[in-house]
Amino acid sequence: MGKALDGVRILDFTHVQSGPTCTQLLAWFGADVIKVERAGAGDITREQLRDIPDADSLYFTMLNHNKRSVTIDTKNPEGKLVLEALIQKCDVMVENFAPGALDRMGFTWERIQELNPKMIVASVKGFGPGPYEDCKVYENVAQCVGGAASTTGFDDGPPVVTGAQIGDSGTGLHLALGIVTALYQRTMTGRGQKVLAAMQDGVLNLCRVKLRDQQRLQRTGVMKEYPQYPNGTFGEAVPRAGNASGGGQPGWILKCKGWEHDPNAYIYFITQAPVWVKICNVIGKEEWATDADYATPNARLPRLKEIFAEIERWTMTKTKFEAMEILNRHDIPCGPILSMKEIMDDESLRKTGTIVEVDHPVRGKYLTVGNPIKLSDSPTEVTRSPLLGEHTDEVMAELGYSPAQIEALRTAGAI
Ligand code: CAO
Repeated sequence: MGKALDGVRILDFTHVQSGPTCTQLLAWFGADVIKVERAGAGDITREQLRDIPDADSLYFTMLNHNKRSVTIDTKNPEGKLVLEALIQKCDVMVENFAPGALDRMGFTWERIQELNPKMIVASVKGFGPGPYEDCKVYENVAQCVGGAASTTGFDDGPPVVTGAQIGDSGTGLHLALGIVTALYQRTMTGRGQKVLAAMQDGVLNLCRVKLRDQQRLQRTGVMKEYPQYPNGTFGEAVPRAGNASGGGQPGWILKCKGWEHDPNAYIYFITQAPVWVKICNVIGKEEWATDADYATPNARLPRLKEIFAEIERWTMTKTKFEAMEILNRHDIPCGPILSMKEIMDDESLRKTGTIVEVDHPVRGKYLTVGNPIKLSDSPTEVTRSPLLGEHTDEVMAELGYSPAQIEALRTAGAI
């Protein structure tokens, strides 16, 4: 079976996490992704957070599946010519260097357009145009400037960053959408274009509901689904909401059996209005179904702390999986807090290809997260990440270089 992006060639000039996430997705959809790395060194993540001496790290291998690797010194005059040949051959260039690095290398948008007017140039940057456009940005910086950190955590503690890599992988996802959209538009215009995904913008897009709440707060001075209501205080900005749901159906994280020794013996419980009567029955508070203080969503809002404390008295008598099973029997939305160990061992995630075992010639077998987006006509097969420069000769030959020319470029340090 063919793949959705068969025939699309990507010049992958990305490093670390945000850019590689994007190009890995495109590779999973069938694009030929040629990762250009610095000769001799490669993507810095190859050696970061290593768990096996001299083997590419999991950081690198888990972000660079299904790609080919070529090493080119793009500051060497002859190396530049090789990159130019690649630009002429590819459909998309993806990069996430610090602002200005590509220009300093001599590959301005204008120069790339001269070489290939159909080229789509896709970039991740920390910020969009404005006062911070020249700044370097990493994941947690993006979480802080995109509104995630100020709205995450508890009211009486400092801002908190989340483990989900919404700045890096989140922006990589945004960029991938921009690229396939630009490829689609190119089928009509015949032209390439620039695609920019700024990490601040990507995080803010994922924090959309918090900008919603900022405006609600300014209008009404209070948000009744927040834990600060009714006894706490609201300031000028959206406060940290702990584990409140962020939507119209109140929720909270509750202890389950074993919480004293297991840090993940908890469940997320949503008091969804349509199943309120069932909730009352399950936890043994049948009277709440008809009591005017509890029977309607509005009546419950000032009493959420008390309600969740009562529900927790019930969840603490069950393991998180027992609670999940019982609650789902009654259509009550909930979610056990799964540890990474539990997720890693989950058979159903293996069956769907969301968790995949991959074999690597140096590090051996390891687990990775497969393609989370499933296309019925373009199934994903996850193949291992390339060794540094593994495909240099192969790609050079495809560009028309003879073995003697390749050898000469190698001797000159260009590749
Ligand atoms: N041959 C020769 N030189 C190369 C090369 C190659 N193949 N590939 C890269 N380089 C050079 C670049 O040209 C740049 O040189 P100059 O500084 O002289 O212009 C240099 O390597 C380093 O690039 P960099 O500035 O991007 O790298 P850094 O480690 O200093 O910064 C980062 C890393 C991530 C902070 C920065 O790239 C950045 O802000 N990127 C945009 C935002 C982003 O993607 N952040 C997410 C990072 S985590 O996913």
